[in-house]
Amino acid sequence: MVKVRPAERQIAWQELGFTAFLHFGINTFTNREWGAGDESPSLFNPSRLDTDQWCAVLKSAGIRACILTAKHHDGFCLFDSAYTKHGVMSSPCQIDVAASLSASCEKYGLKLGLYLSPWDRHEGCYGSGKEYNDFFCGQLEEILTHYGKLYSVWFDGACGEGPNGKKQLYDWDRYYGLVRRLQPDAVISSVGPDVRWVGNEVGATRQSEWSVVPSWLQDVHKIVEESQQEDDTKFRERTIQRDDLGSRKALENETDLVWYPAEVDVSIRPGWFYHEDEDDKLKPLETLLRFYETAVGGNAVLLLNVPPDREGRIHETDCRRLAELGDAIRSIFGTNLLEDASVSADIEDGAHPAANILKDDETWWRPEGENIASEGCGAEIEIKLHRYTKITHIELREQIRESQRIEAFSVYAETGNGREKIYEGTTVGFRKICRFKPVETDRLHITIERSRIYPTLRFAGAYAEPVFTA
Ligand code: FUL
Repeated sequence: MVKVRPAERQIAWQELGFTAFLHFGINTFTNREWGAGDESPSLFNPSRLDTDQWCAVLKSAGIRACILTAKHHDGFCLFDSAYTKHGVMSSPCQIDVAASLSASCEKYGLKLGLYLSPWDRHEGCYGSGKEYNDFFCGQLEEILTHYGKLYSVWFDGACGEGPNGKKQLYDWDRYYGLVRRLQPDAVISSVGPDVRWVGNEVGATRQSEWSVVPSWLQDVHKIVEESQQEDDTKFRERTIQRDDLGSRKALENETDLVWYPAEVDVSIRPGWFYHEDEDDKLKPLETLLRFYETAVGGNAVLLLNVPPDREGRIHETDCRRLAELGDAIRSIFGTNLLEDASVSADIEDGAHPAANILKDDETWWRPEGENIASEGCGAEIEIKLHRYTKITHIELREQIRESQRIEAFSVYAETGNGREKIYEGTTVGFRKICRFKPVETDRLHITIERSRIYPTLRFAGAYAEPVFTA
């Protein structure tokens, strides 16, 4: 299990932590979630399109990358495509939105990803087999070569009928090959081999989110089977998902394992696209903050959808909510209370001392020796703070270059009442955020009860949510 390690592109993606989805297109103007493909491009008419504003707003929330729906199922292209007239260049807008966003991302220091729906309800050759796959690869090549470096190419699993009533057999291997050739550093997400769809659209992350899972989870037919195939709001509310993908029990009879980390895609509003009647239905700040803690802090990446409105701007209610979210995240995680702490471990390895976990860099801790019991070594790390400090969150990170190993851990705090267990967890992975009732302490103990061979820790931090400290 620990032989399975991430690729560089997966590490770079995971480090982004908090990312955004931008669902924008003809549906924004027809008030739909799934367009039929027969909409007139003349409907696409954002009066004040401003991709700089999108980026500024995303940045205010601490978001580091965004993915634009360059083409949704209706086939309308937000980019200048030589393969179809069904797109922005035939609309009154006449702006290549992908190009505009790419320039804004560059200006604001955000990474860009693009979503290209293989299902195309407009294109006449959809359902023809090779002809449509050539057409799709032509468009894919355009988005892969005209908009700078992409961090993610997002493929959706929907496969319905095209304008002539036929369904298409997608040539996934060919699509993936093209992405690898033209954007080798980009991850291929959702229906793709690099990033796993978490399995729901309600923002839920599993309690134990494993990045080492059976390779059949990458099977495109399986992914497509489990993804949305009907325009049905109920799908977005579904919470059902396989619960255990990577425990020892789940992997017991598996022979082929892969590194396949989770992405949590969820919308700030009920729909993926902008609808005026949802202006008062934004998710509360508290909910978004918990998404952040459980996804970014649950060994996943959060992909929060923020749909631009009919003016071509992010609506002011969404702007306010995102600014509040950014403030909340910064007020909790902006100050690491362990910065001047000291640390020691009961079983030290000279090459990877416990002191490494106080530095937010590539160095890491591991206990002495490689064979310290395959059931984990019960290793204990002690962190001494200089004074009694109120804390509400602890963040732990494994060195995922060494795979994902921790299966069970606890955090104890020395308080006025002696040693108290303040958190019990399972997986850690890239980043685990532990939230608990506020405690006042000057000494923490992290015990790792079970791990796959020896555990590693790359970082530990402690934080306080201001509302508790006031
Ligand atoms: C789904 C699509 O059908 C939705 O419209 C949306 O784009 C979502 C992210 O993926 O499968």
